[in-house]
Amino acid sequence: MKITRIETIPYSIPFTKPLYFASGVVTSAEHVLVRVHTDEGLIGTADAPPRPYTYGETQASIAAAINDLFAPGLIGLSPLDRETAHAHMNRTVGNPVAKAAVDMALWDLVGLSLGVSVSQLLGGYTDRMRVAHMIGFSETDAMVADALRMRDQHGITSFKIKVGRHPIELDIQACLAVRDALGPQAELYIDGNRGWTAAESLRALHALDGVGLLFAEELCPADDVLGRRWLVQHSHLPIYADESVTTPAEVTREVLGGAATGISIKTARTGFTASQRVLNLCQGLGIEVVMGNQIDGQVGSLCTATFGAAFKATAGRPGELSNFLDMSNDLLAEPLAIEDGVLLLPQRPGIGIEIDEAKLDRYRQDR
Ligand code: MUC
Ligand code: MG
Repeated sequence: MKITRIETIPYSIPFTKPLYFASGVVTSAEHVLVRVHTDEGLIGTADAPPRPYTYGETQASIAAAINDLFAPGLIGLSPLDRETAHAHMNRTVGNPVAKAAVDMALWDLVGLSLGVSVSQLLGGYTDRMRVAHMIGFSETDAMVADALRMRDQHGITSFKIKVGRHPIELDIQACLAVRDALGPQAELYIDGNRGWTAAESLRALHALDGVGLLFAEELCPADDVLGRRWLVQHSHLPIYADESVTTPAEVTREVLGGAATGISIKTARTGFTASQRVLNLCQGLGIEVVMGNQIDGQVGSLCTATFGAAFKATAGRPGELSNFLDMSNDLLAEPLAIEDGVLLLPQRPGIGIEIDEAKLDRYRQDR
C-alpha cells in the first residue's frame, strides 16, 4: 500500500461555551482535518488543532507544512514506513501539531489495513478511559456550575481547574468554591498555562493547601529556568509540565533539570509515535503522566483515548477528554459519549474515526 495524496481540510465549528485560560481562549474549533489517501482506497484520518499561543502554528501554517514540506516526501511511502516518514518530517523544525496529525493518520492506516484497532496495536490495555473535565476561567459561580453540570450529566468526578489569573486570589476563591461544591471525593488539580511567576505560584499553592489538589500543571513559563526549579523544590505537590514538553528531548530537559515532576501527554502534539517515546521515557525515569487535551474535538479526543487506553500508566488516571462537550457540533458519524465518567472506545479497526461527510461539508472552510 502506498500513500498517494494528503488532504488538509480547514474547518470551523463554534463552541457553545468558549474555554478561557491564562494563555488564550478558544471560541470555535478552527482545526485542520488531515486525510492520508492510499492506492488501496484506505484513508487514514486525524485532526490538527492549531494553538498559536502554544506552538506558533495556525490553520494555514499546518496546511502549508503538510502540503508543501511533508507531502512531497511522504507520497510513495507505505504507511508502515513511519520511521522514514518521521525522518522526513523532522527535517523541518517545530510544527508539532502538523507532524502529530500525519503520524496518527499513518497509524490509522496501519490499523485499518490489518483490521485491528490502533489502541490494541499500541498496547491494548483496556477499551475505556475515565474522564477529567477542564474548567475554564469565569465567575466563580459559573465555574462551580460547570463542574456540577459535568458531574450530574456525565458522572465526571475529576476536574482540572484553570488558574494563572491576577490577582491570584481570583483563582484561589474559585478552587475553594469548586471543592466546597463537589465535596472531598472529587479529584481536583490546577493548570496555570504559564500565567504566574514562580513566587506567585508558590504563594497560591500555600493558599490552596486545604483544597486537596492532586498536582499543579505548567504554572510558570518554560523560560523561567531557575524559577521553575525553585518551585519544584519548594512545592509539596507534584508539578506537571505541559506546553514546555512538546518532544521527548524537552521532557528530558525539564525532568532532569528539576523543573517538572510529572508530564502531560497530548497526542495532538506528539501523535502516537512520539507519545509512546514520551511515555517510555517517563516510565524509565519513574514519573507520572496524565493524558492532556489540546481542546480537541471528537476526532482529537478519540485519538487521545486511543493512546490513553492502550497503556496501564495512561489508563490509570482520568484523561482530559471532555472539551468536545462544549462544542455546538462535531464531525464524527457516531458521536462520542461520556457516561458515568467514562469514555468507551468504539470497537472498530484503526482509530475508529468515521467522518460524517455532510457535517464536514457544512463546516469546512475551503469551499
Ligand atoms: C491545557 O492543558 O493547557 C489550553 C491551552 C493549550 O495549549 O492546551 C489547553 C489545555
Ligand atoms: Mg495544560
